[in-house]
Amino acid sequence: MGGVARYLSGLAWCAVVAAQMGAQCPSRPASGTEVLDPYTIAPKNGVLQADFSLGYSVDQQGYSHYCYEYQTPGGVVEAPTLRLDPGDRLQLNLADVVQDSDASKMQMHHSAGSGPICGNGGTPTVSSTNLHFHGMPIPPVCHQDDVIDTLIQPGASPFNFDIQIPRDTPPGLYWYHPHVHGFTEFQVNGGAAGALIVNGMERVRPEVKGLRERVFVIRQQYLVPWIPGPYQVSLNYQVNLFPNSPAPYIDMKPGERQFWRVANATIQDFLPVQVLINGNPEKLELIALDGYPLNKTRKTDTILIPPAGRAEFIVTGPPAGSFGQFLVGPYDTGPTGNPDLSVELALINPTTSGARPIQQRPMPDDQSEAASTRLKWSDLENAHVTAERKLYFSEEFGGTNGPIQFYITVQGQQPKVFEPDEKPAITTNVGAVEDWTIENRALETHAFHIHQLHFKLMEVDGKAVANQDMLDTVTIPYWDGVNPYHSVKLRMDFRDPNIAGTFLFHCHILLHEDLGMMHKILVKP
Ligand SMILES: [Cu+2]
Repeated sequence: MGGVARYLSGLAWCAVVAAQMGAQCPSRPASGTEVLDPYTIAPKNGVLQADFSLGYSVDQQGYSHYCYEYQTPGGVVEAPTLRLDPGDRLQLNLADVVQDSDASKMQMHHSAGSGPICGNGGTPTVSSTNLHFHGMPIPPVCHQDDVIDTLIQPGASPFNFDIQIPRDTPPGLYWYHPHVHGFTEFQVNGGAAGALIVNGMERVRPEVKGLRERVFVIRQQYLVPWIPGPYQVSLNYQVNLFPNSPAPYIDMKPGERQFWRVANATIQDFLPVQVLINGNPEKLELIALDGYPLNKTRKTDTILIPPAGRAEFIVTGPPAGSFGQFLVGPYDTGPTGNPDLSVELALINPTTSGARPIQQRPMPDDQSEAASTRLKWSDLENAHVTAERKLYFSEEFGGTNGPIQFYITVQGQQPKVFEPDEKPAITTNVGAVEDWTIENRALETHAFHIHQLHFKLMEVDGKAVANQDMLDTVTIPYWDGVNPYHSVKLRMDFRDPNIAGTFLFHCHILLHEDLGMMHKILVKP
């Protein structure tokens, strides 16, 4: 979507962001320092208890920060990594401490969802929040992973999330972020996003055992999300400001093998990630996508991570005396798409002394009874398909100056934008296994995501794929105006009674989602 249209559509549904005074967010690392992993919180006796506050402040350059603040013995940190075993319980209290006297200028022209009020209710504003646990196969209900009816208002008492992590949750990298319709982009643009790891990858993929693990969250910030202009991409909140200041660096010993767990928490960028050694791409050893282990290691020099996607891979550090870079390449999102630019995230700095103590992550308990390597969804390829559906992405230019409309439509229904009180566009039952073909009829690349489950990628453009990966977010390239539409065929598994309820599917370009490229599905118990 182009700059002017982006600006107009922003103006159409909310007023100017006024200066806000709120709970100050922690300062972020200056460019040129070592890229450190986020602070990690682990459970005690199977229960991870944590108190988060969503704060807000504006930095000296004018960027708005939305931050998940967490108090540690050493001070307040931002967006810690939540680390859990299957079967653990997550008890997370979230307080919205955004102080914003002008929030009423920035609200949707409708109330929240159609269901019972969860949390504080009231009118969603840019300062309201909730929390989505992206990729997790957990119930879409109040106090767990409901984002349709859950609304936490500034100044209210903390809201309690209480989630049992299912024992069959695949090991891997997930992430959490706010999901209030209309305002998701603002808060994620401000940095409100963090990693969630389900332990056990080394039980499924032993080659990562013993490797130093790194958690890298890539974020993106605009001065104002919907105003056109340059943006910054950060790695664990550090922006590379080279040549105005030194580049960030990742510490690796020469030739050291590390297990990198990388989340794309940008608001809209498709990220082809690479590691270059002396300018040449290294063969990365891809272990997992979207928190789901691959059948076997896939060697590749570029991994495309769509917005909200994750990739976990082994990197071998540059030999002594050579030059390493971690970067994202450019990506063409089409005639009405956003320019996704190439960015060097960090240098890879092989320390030669080897004297630096290596910070080891707590390894999960190998005695765990959940040591089965038979993963959830591993039988999906041969499952009986109970229904087939077709959906499509499309865009519409609404008059000379009007906003672009963004639609995701179930074939046979009228294109319309999401309304929180709408009826589900799709109704199915627990036990169903469905093949969905998703077509992109827009001149812009979109990223399809569904809550509560992973799907199996069966076909691309009508042809069976060699790698039938389990994903929760998938790229569908733009229509070039001439050739047939691009499409994917996805196998959806609704057999798990744990995910019964009403939840969402949408484009994970967050402006598109906020403007209504989203609908509900009801899975009846
Ligand atoms: Cu989109």
